[in-house]
Parts: sequence; C-alpha cells; structure tokens
Amino acid sequence: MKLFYAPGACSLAPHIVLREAGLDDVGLVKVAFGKDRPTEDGRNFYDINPQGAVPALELDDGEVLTEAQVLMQYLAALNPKAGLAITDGPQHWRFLETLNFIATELHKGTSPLFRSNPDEVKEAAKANLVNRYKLLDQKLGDKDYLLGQFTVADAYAFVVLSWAKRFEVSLPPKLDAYFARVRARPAVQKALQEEGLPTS
Ligand SMILES: N[C@@H](CCC(=O)N[C@@H](CS)C(=O)NCC(=O)O)C(=O)O
Repeated sequence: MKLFYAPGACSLAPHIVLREAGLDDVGLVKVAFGKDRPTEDGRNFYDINPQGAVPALELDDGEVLTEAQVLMQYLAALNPKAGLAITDGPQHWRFLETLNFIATELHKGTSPLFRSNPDEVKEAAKANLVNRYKLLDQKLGDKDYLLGQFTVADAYAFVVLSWAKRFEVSLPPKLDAYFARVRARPAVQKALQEEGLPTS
C-alpha cells in the first residue's frame, strides 16, 4: 500500500494516522506540485488520482482511495485496537459530524488563502475561519481531544490548525494548547520529521 503526499498538505493527517496505528509497512510517496505532478516513484500523479489532489491511498490490488476523511477511516479500520475511529454508539455520529466539519468548513475554508486571490477574498475567508475556529473550540470544550480519546479527527484538526497559524488566523487560546498537545505526540513528531517539517 502507498500513501501519496505533499509535505504539510492535508495528506499529513493520514500520514499521522499511519504512525499512530503502527502501519509502518505502508509506503510514502511524495508528489511534486506544479503544472505537472510527477511522483517520487516515477509516475504521473494524474494517472493515480485524476483530480491531482493528495492524499491518495493506493491499495495492494491497485484500487485508489481518495478523500482524506475516508482514507483515514480506512486506515483506522486496519488496526482497530489503536482506537483511532469511533465506530458505534451515539459518539459514532458525533465523530462523523466532526470529520465532515473539519473537511468542509476548516479544510476547504482555508483553500482561498493558498491561492492568488484578491486581498478582500482572503480577508473574507479569514473572517469566516475565525468564526469556524470558535465553533471548533466549543466542540473541544475542556476535553484533551475532540471526541475525548485521540482519533483521526485530531490528526485532521492538527493539520488545518497548522495552516491557520501559517496564515495568522486568530485562534481561541484553548486551541493553541490543543495544537501543542497533538504536536507533542510521538507519532505526530515522527510524521512531521518524515515530511521535513518543523516539529516545534
Ligand atoms: N476533497 C479532497 C481534497 C484534497 C485537497 O484539497 N488536497 C490539496 C492539498 S491539502 C491538494 O492536493 N491540492 C492541489 C490541487 O487540488 O490541485 C480531500 O478531502 O481529500
């Protein structure tokens, strides 16, 4: 199995999940982002994911899974003992709700900041994110992790929070402490190092 990634992109979240779940035999393949998208293993990434977006998970039978929140749940299911997904009970729905919130409000809400948009578009995106991060802060409450225990939702939230910091989106103080808590996890430190990213 291979995970296609770009350093610091949303693919960092499934990369963290690999390390949290001890799935160390999954290969990591870097994708170079430009007009063309060559992969480190000498392929054209568009042949793997026609959308050209990371993450993509190539399974051993050649099937390719995309969509970060889905492939993270796939990886979590490979090692259920690691407890990285909540698969039943009322919290299952809260878990799915949280993942979808991160994907659609935070992940996609940050996209305009990565593109060469007019300043007013970027400012509107930031104002929206300030509100959405307040909502994430409320979801966290006084817990250490979004669902109580560490799950793939925290890996995903960590990555979008790293972008909020990069683009200087103002964050509630508890989210700063939460970000530092997730970053300190050995699996997160390992994934950051493997992508050549700062660990502190
Ligand atoms: N819907 C996809 C979106 C993934 C996505 O936005 N990936 C970004 C990096 S964070 C990307 O590869 N962007 C390059 C592009 O779309 O050309 C998912 O949820 O996984």
